[in-house]
Amino acid sequence: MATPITIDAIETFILDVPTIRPHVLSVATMQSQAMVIVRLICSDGIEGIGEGTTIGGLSYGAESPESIQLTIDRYAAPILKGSDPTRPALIMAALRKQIAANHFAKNAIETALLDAQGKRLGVPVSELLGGRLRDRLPVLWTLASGDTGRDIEEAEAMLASRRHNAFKLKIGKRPLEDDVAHVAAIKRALGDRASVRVDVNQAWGEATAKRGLALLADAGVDLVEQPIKASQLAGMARLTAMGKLAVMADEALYGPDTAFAYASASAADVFAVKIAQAGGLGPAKALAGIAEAAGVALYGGTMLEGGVGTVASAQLFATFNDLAFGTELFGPLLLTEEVLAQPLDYSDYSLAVPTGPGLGIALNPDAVAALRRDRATPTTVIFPKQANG
Ligand code: MUC
Ligand code: MG
Repeated sequence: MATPITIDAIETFILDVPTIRPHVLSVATMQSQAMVIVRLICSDGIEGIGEGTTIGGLSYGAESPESIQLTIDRYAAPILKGSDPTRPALIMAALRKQIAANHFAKNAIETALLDAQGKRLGVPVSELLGGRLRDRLPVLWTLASGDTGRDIEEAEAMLASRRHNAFKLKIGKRPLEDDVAHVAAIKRALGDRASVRVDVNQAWGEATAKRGLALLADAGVDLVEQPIKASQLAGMARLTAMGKLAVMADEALYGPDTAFAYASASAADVFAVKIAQAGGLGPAKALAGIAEAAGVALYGGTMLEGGVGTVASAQLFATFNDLAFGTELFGPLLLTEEVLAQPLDYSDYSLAVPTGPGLGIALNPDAVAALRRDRATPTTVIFPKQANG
């Protein structure tokens, strides 16, 4: 009988990477990004990597980099121990049964399992998820320096280099009139050469949102993302019904069940699909299926992940029938350091989806050694080999 393949070791570590400039959101100003990397080492010599990344510690959502790492080390590792990595779906079912919530941690593990299994079978992760329909994904850039002039300069440089021709502006921190003046100035400067969208990250009340949508539509904005609190589904439905500009749900979408509630209530025109928020690539694919069935447009979202999480998202988004609003998979470009052995191909306003087995990428060991937070005390859980028979 063939020797069963098992997961032998799990390693997690946090990489702290500075951003190229402050990234100003209504919920936080980022100066650096913290990514939890998980490595699953299997008895057949294959290793899978995954990433769990959020924004601004605990200011964006309920999981922090530290809680993601702790969840994996303390609660997921014993479930993964000795399990068969050739059955990613079975392992994820066990994890989802025994661990509530903690979507970012589960996503990091599912990514690593699919990376390993893709390498084992010699196919990209996209093929494990049903098969890719495209090899490149449109990618926008977020203008969030906090300064209008600097944002316009940044956008002009992106247009000139053909890296991005769609921009998302982070607003909601300042009074509405100031935000509208900022957005209108940028749209005036860029004109028809670029699509301009805004992300409020839940900062407005409904009354402000109603005024905001009307003013932003007049300024030539194409879309508003999560203008009010994710929990205010009826309010989101009223804003969508205004028909002023496309309304996108982001923080509201924590997997297929929330997507179903939003789609049933006509509470958004567009869904931002984020593999971390959905709890993994499988649930994110199910979420996208609900959107398609309901006639809700799709957008490929990011938690500003580094290369690993970005490619995991890209592998899934490449399988979507329609990505009407493109993606925002620019995370690695916001960071000063490259953590991958080979930088990703961003050109012609798009990202090339890697074609190699698994995620089709590898970490750069020197960058990892230099950036890991716990350089002196790595968190490694090695499992003793189980006796066979
Ligand atoms: C978010 O809320 O969409 C995505 C791009 C960006 O600049 O911030 C993130 C989070
Ligand atoms: Mg958003």
